[in-house]
Amino acid sequence: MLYPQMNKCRSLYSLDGIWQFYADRSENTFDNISSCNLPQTKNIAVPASWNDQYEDLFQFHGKGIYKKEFDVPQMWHGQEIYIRFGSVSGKAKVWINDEYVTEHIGTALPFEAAITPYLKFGEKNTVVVLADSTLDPWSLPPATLMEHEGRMGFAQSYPAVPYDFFPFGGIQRSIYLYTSPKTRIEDITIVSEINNKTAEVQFTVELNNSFTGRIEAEADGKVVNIPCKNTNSVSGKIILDNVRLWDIGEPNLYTLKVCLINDTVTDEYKETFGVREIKVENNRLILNGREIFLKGFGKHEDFHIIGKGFNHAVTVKDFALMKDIGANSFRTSHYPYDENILDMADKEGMLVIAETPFVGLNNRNYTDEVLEKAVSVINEMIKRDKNHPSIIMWSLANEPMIETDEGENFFKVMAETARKLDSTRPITFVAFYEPENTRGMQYYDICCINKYYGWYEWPGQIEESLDEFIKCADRFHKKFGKGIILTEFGADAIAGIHTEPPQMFSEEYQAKMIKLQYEKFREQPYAIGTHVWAFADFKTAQTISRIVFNRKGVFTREREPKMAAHMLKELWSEEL
Ligand code: BDP
Repeated sequence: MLYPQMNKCRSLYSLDGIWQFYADRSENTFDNISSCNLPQTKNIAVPASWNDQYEDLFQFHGKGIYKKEFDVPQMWHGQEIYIRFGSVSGKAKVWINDEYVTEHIGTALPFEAAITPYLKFGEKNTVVVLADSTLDPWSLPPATLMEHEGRMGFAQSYPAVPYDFFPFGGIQRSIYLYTSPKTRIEDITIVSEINNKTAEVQFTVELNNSFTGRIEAEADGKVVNIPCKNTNSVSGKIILDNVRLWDIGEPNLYTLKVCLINDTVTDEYKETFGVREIKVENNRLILNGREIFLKGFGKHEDFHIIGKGFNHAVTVKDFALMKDIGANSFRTSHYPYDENILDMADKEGMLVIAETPFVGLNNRNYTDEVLEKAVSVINEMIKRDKNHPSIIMWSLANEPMIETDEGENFFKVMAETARKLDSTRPITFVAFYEPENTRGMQYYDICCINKYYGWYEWPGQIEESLDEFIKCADRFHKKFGKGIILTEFGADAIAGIHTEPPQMFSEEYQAKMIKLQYEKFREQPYAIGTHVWAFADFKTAQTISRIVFNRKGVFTREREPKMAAHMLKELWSEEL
C-alpha cells in the first residue's frame, strides 16, 4: 500500500493531534456506533498508545473509542477522499458521520478506505474509531496464554500475554485524510537488476480502474512512456547508467515518478527506491557482490509516555545511536514498524530484517483458519514494504514451536507466500527451541536463532556456558546446513548496578557476556550476523523477572548508554 503523499494531483491532511477518547468497559459489541453516545470522553493524543497517557488507562486492554471532528475543504470536491490509518491496535472499526466505513484486524499494518460518499462539504464531519485491544488468544500474535502454556522468565505475568512486551493499545501511527483522482495509481513495485555499472529498473504500476491514455515514468532524468488501452496494470523498465548502488552507510536513493496522463496529468506518485542486490550464496550473505556480516540489534517501538506511538525524534535518536555504536542492521522485532522508520533506514544506509507480528506461535495455532490470516498479513506487509532497499530479508516469525506436520506445513505455506510476493529477498524465521522443535526451517534461506546462555540457561556462568552455547548453534547448523544469524543474545542490566566480579543484572555482567559470546560466535564458519537483544530497555507485562522494564537494553529506555554500549562501540569499531 502506497504511503499517502502530497503532490500536484493529491492532497493530504493529517488527523494527528488531540482526539476524544472513551474506554468502553461494557459488553457492547459495537455493531452500530450510533448506539454509543460516548459519555465522559477525555482528550487523548494520536499517534500514541493510550496506556501511559492516563493512570486509569494503564491496564486497560479493551475497547477504546476515539472520536474527532473535521471539515473537508471545498476544493476537494470531485476527488476521491480516503482515510488512512498507519496502525490501530487489535480489531479496528471506523464510522464516519455514524455510518460504518471499514474494519481491519491486526496491529502494526495500515488500512484505508474511500470515504467520499460519507462526507459532508461545508459542515462538520465526525470520525469514530473503535480500537478493540481485548487480549485474544486467537489473534495474531496470540495475545493471551492458554492454561498450561507458559515460558521461562514469563511465568504468571500480568497481563498474561505470551510475548515479552507490553500490549500497548490505541491509534499508534498517523492518520491521514488524502485525495487522489478517481482513477489512480494504486501500487508501484520496483525491482532492479545490476549489470556492471548499469541497472535495469523494472517497475509495475497497478491502477484501481482500467485506464486509457499513457503512463509516464521517470527516474534519474530517464523517461519512458507506456500507452494504455483499458488497462489496469502496466510494466516497464528504465536503464540507469553509472548507477550509484545503495549500500551500508551509502544511502544512494532514486525516485521513480509515475504519471497517469490522458491529455493532462491526472495522477502522480513519487516512489523512492535504491538499487542494490542481496542474496545468499554458499550460506553467506552477499550485498552488492560482497560478503557482509550483520552487527546490530533487535529493537522495539517503545518509549516513555507514547508507548508504541510513532515519534520522529525518537526515530532520529535511535538511528544516531545505532550508527555511532557501529551497528549496520536491526530487526523489526516483533512486528512491522512504522513506514517512517523504514524510510529512515533507507536514508541512513542501515540494513533491516523485517519481521511479521507472528511471535510465539505454537502447536495450537497451526490451523487452516490461522494460516489464512497469516498469509494475508504477509501479503499486507510485503506489499507495504517491498520497495525499501534497506530491507534485506523477511523474517516470518519469532520463536515458534514447530513439532507437528501441521506446524511444518504452516511454515512451508508461509515461505511459499513470501517467495511468490518477493523473489528478490531471502526469507528466514527466528528459532528459539532445539532444531527438532524447529521443523520447517528447510524451506527458508537463513537460520536465525535466539540463545540466552549465561542467562536463562546457565545463569551466572558466562565462560562456563560458552562451549554449550556454540554446541547449540552447531546443532542448528548440522541439522539445516544454513548460515546462522544470532538474532538475540544478551542479559538484563539495571543501569547503575555495578559488581566486581560481574554478576547478573550488573552492567559489567551484560557487557562481558555480550563481548564473549559475540567473539565466540563470530569465529564460527556458519556465522553471518549477530543482533544483541536489545537496543534499549522496553516496557513489558509485570512479572517477577522484569523490573518495570525488560532491562536487556544496551541503552536505557531514555537512550542513555550502559557499559555494554561503550564496549560494543569499541568492539565494532575494531572491525571496520
Ligand atoms: C526472547 C524473545 C524476546 C524477549 C527475550 C527476553 O524473542 O521477545 O524479550 O527473549 O527474554 O526469547 O528478554
